[in-house]
Amino acid sequence: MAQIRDSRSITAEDGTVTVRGWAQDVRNMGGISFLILRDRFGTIQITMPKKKTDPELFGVLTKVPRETVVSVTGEVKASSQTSLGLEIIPSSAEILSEAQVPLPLGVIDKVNAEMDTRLNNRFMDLRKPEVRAVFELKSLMEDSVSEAVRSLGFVQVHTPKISAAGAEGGAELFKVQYFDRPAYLAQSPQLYKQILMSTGLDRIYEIGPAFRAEHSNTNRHVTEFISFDGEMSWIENEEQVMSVIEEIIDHVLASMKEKGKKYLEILGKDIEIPSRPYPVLTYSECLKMVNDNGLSLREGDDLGTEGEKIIGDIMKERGADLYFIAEYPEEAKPFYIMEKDGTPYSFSFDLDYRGQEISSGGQREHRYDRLVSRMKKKGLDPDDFGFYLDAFRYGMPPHGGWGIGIERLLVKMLDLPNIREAILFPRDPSRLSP
Ligand code: AMO
Repeated sequence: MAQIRDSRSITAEDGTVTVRGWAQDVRNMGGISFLILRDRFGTIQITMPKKKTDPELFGVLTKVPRETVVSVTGEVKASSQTSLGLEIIPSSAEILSEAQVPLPLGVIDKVNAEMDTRLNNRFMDLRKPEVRAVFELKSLMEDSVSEAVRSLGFVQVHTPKISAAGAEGGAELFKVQYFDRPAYLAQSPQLYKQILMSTGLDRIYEIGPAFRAEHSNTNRHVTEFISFDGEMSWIENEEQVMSVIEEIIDHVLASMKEKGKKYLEILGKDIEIPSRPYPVLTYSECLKMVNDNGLSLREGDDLGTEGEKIIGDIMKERGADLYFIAEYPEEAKPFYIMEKDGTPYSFSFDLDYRGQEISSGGQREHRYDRLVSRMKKKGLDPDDFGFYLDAFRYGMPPHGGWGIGIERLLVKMLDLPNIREAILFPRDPSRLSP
């Protein structure tokens, strides 16, 4: 029996082999025809000299509709004409699944289809190597994130995605029916990762989905994204959290640059590794920077997309791709962030990557009474958070943490134009399918 090979494993010395894939293209050149077979790793050329190929086989393989799934058996020959340096002279073939005509979306067409058309036909869009490469890299990113945090002593956890209360603001909660009562999809693991700090699991991380009922149709917001969260106890300030993030991001960039080489080449991209430490700006400095550049924001305002972009441009001139923005006013941050007593500020930070927020975090309020009064200040009813507050009543160490949007990190790292490029089946206010 012929050995099974793919475009990654095949060599010119393999003899008779079977290869499987999608019929990407057929080229008929008179006396000779070529079938280009595509698999996960590349393409293999099936070469059919008309006179030397069985007429029935020749007929089938030269008329196979594009994107049909076929299995071809034949003899491998060295060839200087193909990128693999080899071709296959077929002796038999099997059509495993014939593609209908016309295709909903071309795979090798030069014209770029609209994003909506691509997403509506995502299974076909993902057959393009440059589209799929992003997801090979995303998988590598999650691996290298885990590698980095494990080496720092973090343990992986999974927290509930259906919950009785939200942490990041009521307006952005997706309500679901949970038997006879209402429940919500998790906006972040915030409450649970903090609860865990009271248990002795003093360094935890989670990579999981987060849901936001945000009516934003932008290139950086979706309603479901992958959040990489970390929480750590026994900190003295938020700077300790920032240096852990820096170490993680540095490892992720370096590891992806090395292990993702092949996919980066397909995308024509390179990863630049910023020097450390990453600059730290304060919110007040940023406010001044954006107001000096045409905006008119007031103390406490969100820096916004435009503000972040202005800061990104200034930091780029200073040679910094990644930088922290620290010391946000406490009124701009959620209840769980610790106030900087005697000032209007808080022990919080964002991490921005080329003009876009990719992470936020800070030191948490671990003192029960102060936490309850912060909740009230934010208009929340502490009774709705009983399960969370209980963990603060019987011994809670000082702690802090972060949330990083995996897709935002990937998009910035690869300089992609839209967060949807980094999500297989994106969800936004107007898209729930496929
Ligand atoms: P925050 O709400 O800032 O903080 O979210 C953390 C990070 O998640 C990503 N993100 C999003 N990505 C895509 N689409 C969205 N709609 C979206 N919303 C957020 C961003 C953002 O920086 N609990 C805190 C984190 C913490 O303090 O530990 C939180 O969720 O990259």
